[in-house]
Amino acid sequence: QHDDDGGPDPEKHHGHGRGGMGEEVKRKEDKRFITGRGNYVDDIKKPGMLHCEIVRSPHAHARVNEIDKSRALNLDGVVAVLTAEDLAAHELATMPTLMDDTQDVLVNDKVKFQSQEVAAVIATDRYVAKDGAEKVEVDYEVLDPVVTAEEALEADAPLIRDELEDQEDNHIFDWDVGDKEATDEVFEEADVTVEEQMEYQRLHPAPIETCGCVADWDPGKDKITVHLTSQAPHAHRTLFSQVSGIPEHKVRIVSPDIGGGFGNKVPIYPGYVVAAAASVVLEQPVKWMEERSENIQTTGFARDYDMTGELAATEDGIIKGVRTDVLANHGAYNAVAQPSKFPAGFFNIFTGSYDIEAAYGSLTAAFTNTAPGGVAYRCSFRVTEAVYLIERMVKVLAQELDMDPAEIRRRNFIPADAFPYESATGWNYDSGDYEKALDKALEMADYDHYREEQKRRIEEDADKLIGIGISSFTEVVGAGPGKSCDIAGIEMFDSADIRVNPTGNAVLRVGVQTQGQGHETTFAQIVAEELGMDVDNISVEHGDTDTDPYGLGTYGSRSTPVAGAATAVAARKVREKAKSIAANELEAAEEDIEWDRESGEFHVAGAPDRSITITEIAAGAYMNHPSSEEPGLEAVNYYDPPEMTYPFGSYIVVVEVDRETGEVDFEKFVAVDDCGNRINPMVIEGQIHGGLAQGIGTAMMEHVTYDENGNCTGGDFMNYLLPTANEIPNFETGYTVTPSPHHPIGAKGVGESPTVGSPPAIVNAVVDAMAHAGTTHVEMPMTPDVVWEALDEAGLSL
Ligand code: MCN
Ligand code: CUM
Repeated sequence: QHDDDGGPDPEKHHGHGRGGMGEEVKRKEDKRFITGRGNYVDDIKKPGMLHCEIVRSPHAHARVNEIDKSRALNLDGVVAVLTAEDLAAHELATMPTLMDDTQDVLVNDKVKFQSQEVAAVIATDRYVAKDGAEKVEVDYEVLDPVVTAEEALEADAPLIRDELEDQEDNHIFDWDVGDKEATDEVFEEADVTVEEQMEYQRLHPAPIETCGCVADWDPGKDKITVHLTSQAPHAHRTLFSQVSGIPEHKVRIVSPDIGGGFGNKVPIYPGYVVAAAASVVLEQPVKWMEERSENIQTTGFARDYDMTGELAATEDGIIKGVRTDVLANHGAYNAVAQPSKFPAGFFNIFTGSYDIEAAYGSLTAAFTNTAPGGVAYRCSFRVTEAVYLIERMVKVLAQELDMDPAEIRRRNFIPADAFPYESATGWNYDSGDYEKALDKALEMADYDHYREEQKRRIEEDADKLIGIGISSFTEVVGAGPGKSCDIAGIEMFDSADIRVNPTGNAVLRVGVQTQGQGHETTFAQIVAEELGMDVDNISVEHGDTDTDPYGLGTYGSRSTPVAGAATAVAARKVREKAKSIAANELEAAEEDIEWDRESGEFHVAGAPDRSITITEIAAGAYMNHPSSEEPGLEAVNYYDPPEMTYPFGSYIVVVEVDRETGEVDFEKFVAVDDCGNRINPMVIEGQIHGGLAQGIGTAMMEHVTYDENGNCTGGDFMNYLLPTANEIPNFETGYTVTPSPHHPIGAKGVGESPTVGSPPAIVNAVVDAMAHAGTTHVEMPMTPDVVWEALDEAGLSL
């Protein structure tokens, strides 16, 4: 799968002027977005289209005794009211989750979380549907709810999943990793041990566009077309076919423009199934589109991990062991979107960027009367939680040993010459140079200056304290390989199909699906790089299962590592065939044809003036093809990655903490990222900016909260606070380049790095401001009241 000429040169970030690797090509998709010509699911309108509104439970835990549809059905414009019973007649009462659990499409018997789907009203317009939903009368028998994982595991806790035969309590699974004995031993013998308890609160991806679909059954073709807010159209088609019984070739999933996904659009939701079922039964198109509060309260949340971290170290700060124990709240169904064989996602990368001898982690997951989910929101399948744990713990240890947090990291980093590196929990890191990234960040952050300033403020008993936080994170992105990663049994590979037209331009089709990441530009750049074509002559198509090659979709920052690799390999296949056509056109032997990456041209060895461009070759492929080859110029690649890629970075945050109000101001925010070879530095910078903003949201504001009755009290934008331009400081970004040795173009993913890496840097900074008074931890979200309490506890409040 590797290139003949070694791929693009990592030292060349300027490209070759055709919009290939390393060039800051402006995003092609932005023309339509900034001129209001985007085409989102809710923009799709079909003749005779009906609208679906879902009736949701006001209670978190309740038995449904009776549903009375009559008043709703009497309403002018209401076409149908569906309940679990109606769906059962079509064997659609339940659907599988991505983790092999079974979820009610509409509540069969018992409501298990607030706002769960109880019935659906189909009407001629959305307003009537909404009025109709209010007229559906449901008789509930309210039961005691269980809201936290801790309560759920108490002996006398009400049983949530009583419909499951073998389920006697709310316990879902136990999982562990690493060598317990060896780790315990290291802890017993250690000079120093530290322990900290920390919560990674429940978050929501909250994309601007909520989830929805337009399902359109064609009785003439026995085929259903579903325009869907999907990050994984092919996988969704397979699951859709399995759930509905409609053969897969009679299901077409189209992901049009997607207004942000952030992981929220990986799972399958009941609304999709209801709309599709209604379309089949009524033989009319049916649209379902969530409101904001429905999105936040019911679709895939993120995090909700209660973690204990422990480190064992020598007196001079060499970390010998790490131990962690987690209590995970999975909500009412185990519906985590992650590779099936990883019950706790990639949380077991909690050794982070450090060369640690012994590691052991254990985790217990529980059902609660809250919405299902657990992996979404730029998370790399729980790497977010792992990075938070280890980066917080390193800070805790540095404080215990009175060491500089930069110095303690330096002492423990996996050395640059130790790659490929196998971690104590079994991960194979491809490449890294952690010290280089940290050094660069320290320099950019003017670290020593701020340490001085911090000291000065303490000595002067100033009203505002300075805190400096560091996070030197390692990410793992690009799932597969297929043998270890799958979604509902489907191996996690990805694909690319390149077709060069007679006039010299090309169409690239991929199995991944952009939600704003800029694939229409960056994937064209890969082809431009590998074929010597101009980026403007390549269009990228995706999101239509009728025409695109099968792929597993965009999440876990896997597009570049997997589909990006497929694109490069497919382009190189085209290049191979192009050589044969070039030989024919130039009347030379094929072995004598060379391709020059710099000029993008093919020429006869030793005779650079006997050359030909890809445009001329394209014409040759259709108008004068060599007898040894088929006509046309096209190639496909299905890429099963040999390994994942391990992007990394160092973030440094300087905050000013107001002792009077608990307010936190960002003085400096430095992010140095390494994602291997860079395709489009401008797109990367945009990804970093967006992800850092989400990291600030995570650390400072965002939280899906519930009261003791299971009412979601953080389920709208009045209560689920997102950062705006006001809260976002100026980011200073930098980069290093450590190519992935196994990726055809040396690239690693980057989309999730900033959200994964930044929260611990921010918390470390706030803790650092109070560390002199003994504070070791402050819980997220660090709203002013939380910070003020911490200041007060440390005796620092004014
Ligand atoms: N890129 C690059 N060079 C690299 C690596 C990446 O130029 N070495 C570019 C890619 O070509 C792509 C972008 O950066 O255009 C992100 O690439 P990658 O890291 O491969 O991640 P994905 O494309 O797979 O995107 C997924 C990732 C995830 S999982 C979430 S969640 C997230 C994120 O991206 N959701 C987003 N960023 C988002 N950005 C927007 N605008 N909207 C979302 O919903
Ligand atoms: Cu986990 S959020 Mo992204 O992987 O789609």
